[in-house]
Amino acid sequence: MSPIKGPGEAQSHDGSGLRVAIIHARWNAKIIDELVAGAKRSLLAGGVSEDNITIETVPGSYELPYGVQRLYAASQVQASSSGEGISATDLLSASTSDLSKSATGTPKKPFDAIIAIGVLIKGATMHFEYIADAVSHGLMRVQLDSGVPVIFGLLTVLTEEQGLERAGLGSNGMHNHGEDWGSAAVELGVKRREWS
Ligand code: DLZ
Repeated sequence: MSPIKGPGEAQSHDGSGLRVAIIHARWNAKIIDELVAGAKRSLLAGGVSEDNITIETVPGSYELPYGVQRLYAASQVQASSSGEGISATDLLSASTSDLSKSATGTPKKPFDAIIAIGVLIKGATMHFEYIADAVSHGLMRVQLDSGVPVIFGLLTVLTEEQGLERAGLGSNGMHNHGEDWGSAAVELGVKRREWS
């Protein structure tokens, strides 16, 4: 019987041509580090090569929407300066190896998907509510405005224990949610090309 929770039956997608960024907040590092590791593991399992995974950080979750927006814009600028004569549509579907590389070997292709990871833990004030709301709306806005899939890796938990559980570090046997985000990035990165 299918489980009620989760994205349903596992789908298999070939992420071998994808370039993916993970951007994460540095607050609540123990939980964050495990989520980032889980996301990266599942990107690699989905066929994304290590060279095509970029990891960036911002101080806290509130900075994630801005970070995603700038990271994506910078990757587009890189791509257009290295992909002279390539149309936007071709650029989207080109594999990294189709495009030239910088002197340092950096791939010059815009990101196919970006995973934004943060952990907000509720405190005594309204801070949590304001940041959770702003970040959720901000990430949705960036993905719709830019057209790049942004995977929502923001945990909004009431206690540190709830966060540890969702990073696979708890005692109740919950899996690492970062792994789900990595798979979602591969699926959306591939589907974005199909839907272009
Ligand atoms: C200030 C703050 C607080 C209280 N809690 C968290 C948190 O639980 N998780 C998180 O990612 N960031 C937190 N921050 C930092 C804000 O997100 C932000 O970095 C600062 O307000 C500076 O803009």
